[in-house]
Amino acid sequence: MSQWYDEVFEDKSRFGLKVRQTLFHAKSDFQTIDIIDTELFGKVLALDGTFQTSVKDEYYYHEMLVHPALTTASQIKRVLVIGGGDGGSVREVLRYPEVERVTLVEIDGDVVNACKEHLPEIGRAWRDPRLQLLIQDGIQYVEKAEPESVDVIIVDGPDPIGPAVGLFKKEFYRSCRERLRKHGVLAVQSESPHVMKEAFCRIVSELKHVFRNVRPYFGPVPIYPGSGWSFVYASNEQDPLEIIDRRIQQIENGCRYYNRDIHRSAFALSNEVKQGLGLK
Ligand code: SPD
Repeated sequence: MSQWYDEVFEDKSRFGLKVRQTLFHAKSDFQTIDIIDTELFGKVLALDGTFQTSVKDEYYYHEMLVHPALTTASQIKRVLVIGGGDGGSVREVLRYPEVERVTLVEIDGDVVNACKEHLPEIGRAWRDPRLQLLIQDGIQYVEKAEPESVDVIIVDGPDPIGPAVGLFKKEFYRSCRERLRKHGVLAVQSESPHVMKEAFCRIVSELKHVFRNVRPYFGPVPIYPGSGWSFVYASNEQDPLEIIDRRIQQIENGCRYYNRDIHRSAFALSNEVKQGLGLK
């Protein structure tokens, strides 16, 4: 009898993966953690029954969350990643030789440990000496961090549910702005623009309270509900379309999805997105 793992989305849809083997299952202080080996996506991380990433499609999400910010920020010496305990986002950040220090703040140490053991293909940079790993609440960390000390902040959060809701509020974005240097850039994941349109529009609107340049952009993530995903680039000074040439040259050949053309097209807004955001 085959075994299936289903992500039920808001009691409206069910996306199931055929499981070859359950590799890890535990309840941490924060959530249920599952790592399963599946026919379609290979090894998959799910938190509280929601697919987070998979060995076969993780590059879409991690490349698109990280590189638009890192190829355009004027300086990228200090980078802060909130969430992302699977290690995929910091792996992409650490591909830039200019990065001197990346701090990864993940609330759930059990996620990090499980991913180190079962998903080493995703977190390939755990041993990089430039990486500082802190197991603590990201919201509190950002509130207390030194002002104007960071060049880029990446928020690799879960869905805006329960305790994670605070990661999507203007108060948190304000703390991020205060920690960023003048030309700093914030990049966040912002849900599906189709099946989570309300959440997506709310995130953009919260960011607009805090930053001058707020530019949503889009990419596929096959394992997520709706398959099309959104991210937001926010900055007071930087323009997301002003790519720094030497950086994109260094990075794009080693990417599976992201490149210069994808960067430019990702920021195009469809008419329905413009309408949802009140721009049309
Ligand atoms: N619907 C799932 C959204 C999860 C976003 N975060 C994924 C973490 C991958 N590093």
